[in-house]
Amino acid sequence: MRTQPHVLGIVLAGGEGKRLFPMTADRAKPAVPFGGAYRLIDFVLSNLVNAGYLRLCVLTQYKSHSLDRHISQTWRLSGFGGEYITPVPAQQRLGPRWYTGSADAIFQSLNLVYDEDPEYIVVFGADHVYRMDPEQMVQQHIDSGAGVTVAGIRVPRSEATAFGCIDSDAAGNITQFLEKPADPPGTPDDPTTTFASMGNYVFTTKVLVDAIKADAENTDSDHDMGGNIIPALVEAGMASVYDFKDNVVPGATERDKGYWRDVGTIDAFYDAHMDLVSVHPVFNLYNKRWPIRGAAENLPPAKFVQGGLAQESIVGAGSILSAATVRNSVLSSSVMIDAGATVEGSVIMPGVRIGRNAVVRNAILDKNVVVNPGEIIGVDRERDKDRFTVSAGGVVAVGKGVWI
Ligand code: ADQ
Repeated sequence: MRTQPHVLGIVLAGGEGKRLFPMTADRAKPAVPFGGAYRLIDFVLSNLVNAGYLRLCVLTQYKSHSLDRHISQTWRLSGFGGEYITPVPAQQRLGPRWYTGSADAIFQSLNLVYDEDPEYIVVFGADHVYRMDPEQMVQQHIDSGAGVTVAGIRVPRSEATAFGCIDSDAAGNITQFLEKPADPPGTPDDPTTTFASMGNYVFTTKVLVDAIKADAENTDSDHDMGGNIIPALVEAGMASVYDFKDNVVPGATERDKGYWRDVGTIDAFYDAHMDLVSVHPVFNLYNKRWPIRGAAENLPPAKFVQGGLAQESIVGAGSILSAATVRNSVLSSSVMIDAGATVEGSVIMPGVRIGRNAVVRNAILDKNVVVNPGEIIGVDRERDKDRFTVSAGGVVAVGKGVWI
């Protein structure tokens, strides 16, 4: 018997993530590994599943193979109560074209909405690292009677050009929504911050269906949720904001309360990893009351031999450090670091091998990278620029499987 409102979750996971290259060279952005044991999509799915939302469609498109595999392997539900988490690849259901934008992805998938016939639809992005209880947002949506509720967070105004910017009245009605403006507005109480959309929305089903259908007929539209659908509903006076600072997740610490990171660039992706490794982390992965689930690999525990040492670091299962020094770093599973090597301030993905006496600093090494003995990465910026991607903030990013 259903006691909760009938909610369908649509997770938008088709983003290409160009600014995260080379990590997105052959995988969709939501499939990019994060935090030693997860992929980006695990954060939104954990939040939805922890809230009890167990009917979820994940819309994929761009290089979706590893994402599909990860969802099928990690997020398989029993189905006993009719629950499912289904990756839905772009299928050209409505003609010979791929999705032209996130709203078109939903338009081409409306059959999933008709099949489920929910009262409310949560449409969440898949590119963020955060902890949130979506049920609290759904409850506000129901109480307010809005057609759509947009989750909002205060961000530094200088960073807000990458976001939808929200203006709202005292009752929480959105009065203006500017998608990625060149000069974002400040908030009334603080000109240095902007109230930004988190790209997470709750819709009353009919409102979403009508808006998506109307948008599909509009030849001037980019068919984008943030660029077209939300502004149209703001114009119609049907949009409310949900202030993320009101979201209370069980077990959150004072430090990581309200944590949300857009990890769309190499520097933001790197910084979010550094948020994990300090003694009192800004984002605490060890909160058992709101777990973040990732692929559970059957691997032996991490091993440290011959004085191998890791400080302020996360080390994944199956890793072996022999007489190597690791500091302020995130090591994923099955990482091998040989004697005399130094790894500092780095993000090391699964299966990486770092040879004897090599030095790796300020770097992101994607899966299965091999660093030869004595190699030095992240010290000579000019030399690294010729060989790898170097971010504005000076982080060296090395693509999957590269031998150095
Ligand atoms: P962006 O993240 O720049 O801004 P977009 O690239 O459309 O917007 O990505 C939103 C979500 O949709 C991502 O999870 C992405 O993977 C997915 N997506 C993109 N194209 C898709 C497609 N064709 N099919 C399926 N999924 C697709 C958005 C909002 C802003 C808001 C920021 C917050 O538009 O208003 O501030 O998110 O990060």
